[in-house]
Parts: sequence; C-alpha cells; structure tokens
Amino acid sequence: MTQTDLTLNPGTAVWPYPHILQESWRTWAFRRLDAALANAVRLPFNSHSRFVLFSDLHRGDGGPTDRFQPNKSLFLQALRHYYENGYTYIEVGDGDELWLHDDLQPIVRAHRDVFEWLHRFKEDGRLHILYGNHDIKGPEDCPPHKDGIPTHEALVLQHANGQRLFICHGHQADLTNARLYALTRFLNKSLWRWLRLQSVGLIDADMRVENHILNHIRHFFKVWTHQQPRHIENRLKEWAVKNQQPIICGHTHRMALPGTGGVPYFNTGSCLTANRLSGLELIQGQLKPVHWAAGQQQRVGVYRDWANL
Ligand SMILES: [Mn+2]
Repeated sequence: MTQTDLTLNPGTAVWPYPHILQESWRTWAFRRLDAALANAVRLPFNSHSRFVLFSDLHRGDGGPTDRFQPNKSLFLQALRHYYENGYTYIEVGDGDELWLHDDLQPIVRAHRDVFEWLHRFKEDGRLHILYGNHDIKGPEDCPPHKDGIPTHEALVLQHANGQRLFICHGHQADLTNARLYALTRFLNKSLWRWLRLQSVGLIDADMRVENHILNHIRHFFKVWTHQQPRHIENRLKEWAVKNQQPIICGHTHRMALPGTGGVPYFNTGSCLTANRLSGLELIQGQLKPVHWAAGQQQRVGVYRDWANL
C-alpha cells in the first residue's frame, strides 16, 4: 500500500501493524492497564452522586503554543457551573502540557484563576486529578501533586451494587507514549513546537504551505493522527472485554460511548477545539456526553442503556 492509497474517512481500516508487534503491544498494554487498575484510588458513589469528567486540556504558559488559552473562559464558566451544582470534578489526564514546558510554574502563573477553582473543588473534597502522558516527564517520573493537589494514575468509582467504573487517561495502551516515550517527548518539544510556532499546523486540514517537504510531513502526521487513536481504542476495548470492566479514558481526543450492548468503553473527548469543551457527566447513575459551546451547555444524546448503576 502506498501512502496515496490511504484515505482519512471515518471507519477506514487501521494500518496493519505486523502481527508480532500487535501481539506484544497487546500483552504490554494489558499489563500496564492491569497495574493501573490494581493501584487505582477507590471512590464510593451512588445514584445521587454527580461527577463531571474532562480531559486533554493541555494548559500551557499562555503563549502562542498554549492550545488551552482560547477555551479558558469557557472552561472557567463550566467549572463555576459544576462547582455551584454540587459536582465532583475528575480530570482524566493531560490537564497540563509538560512536554513543552519543563515544570508547572509558568502554567500555574498563566492560569492562576483556573487553579484557584481547582483548589476550591479540592477543599470541598470534590476533585480528583489523574495524570496523562503530557503531565509526566517519563514513565517513571510521575508528579505526586500539581500545585499542592495530589495526582493519581487511575480511579475506580465503586457503586454500592458492586458496579465498578475504571478511569485512567488511556496512554497506558499507547506504544509511542511509553516504550518510545523519550523519543516522542523529544519530537514534541522540538519539531512539533517549532512547527506550531511557524504556524504550519500539521493537523489543521485547511492550512496550505508551499514547501513540498513540509506538505509530505504534514500528510504523514495527518494520516498518523487519524490512524493511531483507532489502534489505541482497539487495545482499550479488548482489555475492557477481557476483564469485563467498563473503562473511561481520554488521550485519543475522540469522544466515545458504547452503543446498546457495545463494549463498555467511554472517552471524554478533548477540550482542544476552540470554543468547545467535550466531556462526560455522571448523574443519577447515567453517563452522558456533554458539550460546552460559547457558554451554552448542550447535552447531546444520553446513554441510558447502562442499567443498575
Ligand atoms: Mn494523552
């Protein structure tokens, strides 16, 4: 298959990784997910509990590479709404962008108002922050806290009826974000950052550049960024089926809800589209997708088929 044969339509078959790589990837990803589940913080909940889950905000330093900045005021509105309505906020990883910045200080300085809200939630015991691959500097270098707020790898919401919801960022199933971690982070810090500063916009489809080499690089990343999340979703779904364990992730930036009788894999989506936040609400025992756009909260579709929560 040549590169020009690949199309980007949803539902396109994923790149066929060699069988042996698929197998070892699966084994390795399952081991990491098993460990995250075993070490997860347990949290009881019931049908009166209210949770809101967002992920992949990628808060930066307020400068030109900060992709959170355009959505900041919308996110502040959402936080106020959820705080005043008694929700517990779960940040499902990649809240902050530590691949482009060496430490959290410039991020906290640029978004002090956001962190003040987070501290308000924390003081009420209504905040749980999970770390994703962009919140860490290496697989073994996970921050114990952010601005004094404890962080964890995973969370299990445990209902009195025995139902368990497992929540983690999802990079545990991503080969490039663990085994190849150092290389991936290096490329992000150097190449990706430089390209963003040049406004080339590798994955922004409407950007045109005259340079042929850059166009080829752009095309490769465009295909990659459409294909790779599907591989990761497949690993996460396989794990959910094997363990009969509903799982909620972020990381792929693709919102997901299982259809009736489908694999119980949920994804919060991302908050990187300008003027739009995507997330999940868990209220009255139901998980619902929620979108915030220009200050308006819209619930699109309700997943009702997950009985007895
Ligand atoms: Mn991620």
